[in-house]
Amino acid sequence: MRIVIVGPPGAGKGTQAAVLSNELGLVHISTGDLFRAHVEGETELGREVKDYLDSGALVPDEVTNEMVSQRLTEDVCRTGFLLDGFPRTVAQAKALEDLLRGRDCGIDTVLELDAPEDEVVERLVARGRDDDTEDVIRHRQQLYRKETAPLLEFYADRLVTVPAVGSVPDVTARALDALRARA
Ligand code: B4P
Repeated sequence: MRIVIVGPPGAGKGTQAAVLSNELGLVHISTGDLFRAHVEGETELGREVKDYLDSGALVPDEVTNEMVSQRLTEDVCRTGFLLDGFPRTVAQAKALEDLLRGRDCGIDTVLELDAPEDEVVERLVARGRDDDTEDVIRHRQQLYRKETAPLLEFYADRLVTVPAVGSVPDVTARALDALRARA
């Protein structure tokens, strides 16, 4: 199974992706986690992307696409994966389609986690990561509406939407039901 998980910042993509990938035996690939690991390790890529992450801006598509391309080997394609936080723009989605075509695979299902803005802002403020200040969170939400929400249309033929409010296990149960119904 090859899955993309999409939703506004704070909808719980990282939280659910960790549990779902474990449950379904998929490789979990989070672009946010990969970028943060580079920043922490003070690599060249980390120095390049730090300001984007701190301000809540999107890292440029070429940089993000290249990092994902290195991670999505043919082996990972074969075993199945869950992409968390990628693609985040239609340009990234098109690059992903091209990349996967070259690896002889494709995305089966796009799982949308749907949660109201007030709820997700509250969660992120409570989490308190470096990029979780109120201004930066609002900026990330705006970018989601402008740059990422058009993906829902792009993936309309493979999209399943689950409400992402309620307890974490409740959301997981809903997501698993929805994914298994499509398998
Ligand atoms: P991400 O790491 O993807 O983070 P996120 O969207 O803010 O959070 P997510 O939705 O995963 O929420 P989480 O599970 O953590 O992106 C960070 C930055 O990286 C971006 O702003 C951007 O700069 C850059 N980036 C990443 N990918 C990129 C790309 N493709 N292109 C360009 N730039 C990119 O949950 C949030 C909180 O809610 C947690 O505290 C969690 O415990 C809590 N929570 C989760 N589910 C809950 C529930 N059901 N009830 C209550 N609380 C819940």
